Amino acid sequence: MTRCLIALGGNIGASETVFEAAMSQLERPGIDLIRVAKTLRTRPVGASAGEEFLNTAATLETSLDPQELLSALHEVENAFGRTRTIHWGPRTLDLDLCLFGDEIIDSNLLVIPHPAMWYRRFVIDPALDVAAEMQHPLLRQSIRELHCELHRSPLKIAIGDSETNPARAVYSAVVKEALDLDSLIEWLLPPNSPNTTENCFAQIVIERRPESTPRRVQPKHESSRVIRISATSDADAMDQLKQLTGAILG
Ligand code: PH2
Ligand code: MG
Ligand code: MG
Repeated sequence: MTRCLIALGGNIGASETVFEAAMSQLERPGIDLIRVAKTLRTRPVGASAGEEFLNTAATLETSLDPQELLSALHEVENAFGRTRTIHWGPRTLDLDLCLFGDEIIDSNLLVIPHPAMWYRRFVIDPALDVAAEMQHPLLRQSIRELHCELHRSPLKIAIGDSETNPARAVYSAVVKEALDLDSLIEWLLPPNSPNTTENCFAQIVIERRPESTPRRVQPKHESSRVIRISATSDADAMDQLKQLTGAILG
């Protein structure tokens, strides 16, 4: 049996009732529910996300393989009326597979650990309630440690690294102007960031992408605490940065 962590979210309908019903529907041969966290009210992250969210987390034990478990999660999402229309739009039930034991998977269908789990308060806060000692196999930190890092104040976040970020000069100026007033985050901007990124909460790398190239839907694993933004313009980069800080600060 493999111990797993899943994150639940929803902002349409009676989410708390939906969560309960979804978890009992998920229990089946090969899936034993272990614990469900207290439900938290969270600020919507993303411009088109809609109303306030409810989020929770659950641990389960499974004899299924990761792909089979993912199919079961999709089946339950669909049973509660989830239709995948607006990317990141309002939803009745979102079930994200965050941890599958200590497995590291990077396929087109499934990326585990969930690449964004460590910097999203709406995932880590409820997860602390049920999975404090579970380990993130890439960051090699427990949920308790990830929670502690996420709640540090101010949070040190570096933008850009020495070579891989072609537009960093532009973004330094843009970001400084738009986000410098935010005292909850201490932004480390080039040129000082390359030497000082070690103690940072995160290192954000902004890449330019032509309008014609679609955004990758399934993000891939990055090296430790790197968050990659792929933007078509300065304005797009700023929107994505604001969304990111929304997820980090909760
Ligand atoms: N999920 C999203 C987008 N934004 N915001 C909150 N607060 N909670 C979520 O679960 C959430 C979100 C996409 O999955
Ligand atoms: Mg999802
Ligand atoms: Mg999600």
